[in-house]
Amino acid sequence: MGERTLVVIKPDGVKRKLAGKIISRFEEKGFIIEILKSYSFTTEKAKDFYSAHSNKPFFNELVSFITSGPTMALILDGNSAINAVRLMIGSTKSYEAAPGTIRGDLALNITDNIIHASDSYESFIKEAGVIFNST
Ligand code: FUP
Repeated sequence: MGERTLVVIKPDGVKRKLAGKIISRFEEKGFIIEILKSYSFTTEKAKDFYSAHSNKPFFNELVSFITSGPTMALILDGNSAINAVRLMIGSTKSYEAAPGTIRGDLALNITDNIIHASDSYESFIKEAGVIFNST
């Protein structure tokens, strides 16, 4: 039992049928997939999920994008999962993400950058709560 983190394969990743490929990378790295669920964000849930960005100029675009189709939400378990998964996904701006990272290999844009992963323990608790404690 290591550390847990949350990953969301965004609507562009699901539409492009990259979910299997992305999940394989996490399995190959050695993570245990504790939960895997298809999840469609409502506008309300998206605003809550991205509340840290609510004052940013790209907030509306972000909410509209994440609600544009189904996502895949995963809880991964493994050593130093939060940091290790952030390294695997690469920079937010996919066109600057290093080759070998998920964004570096599979994406080119910013808003539609195919994947989200929690950047801290606090974010993990908040974000997992939004998705998995849905009423
Ligand atoms: P990341 O943690 O790498 O997903 O990036 P951030 O938390 O900084 O940003 C969250 C999301 O906001 C990104 F995935 C994409 C979107 N975003 C934009 O659309 N424009 C920006 O300039 C920055 C971020």
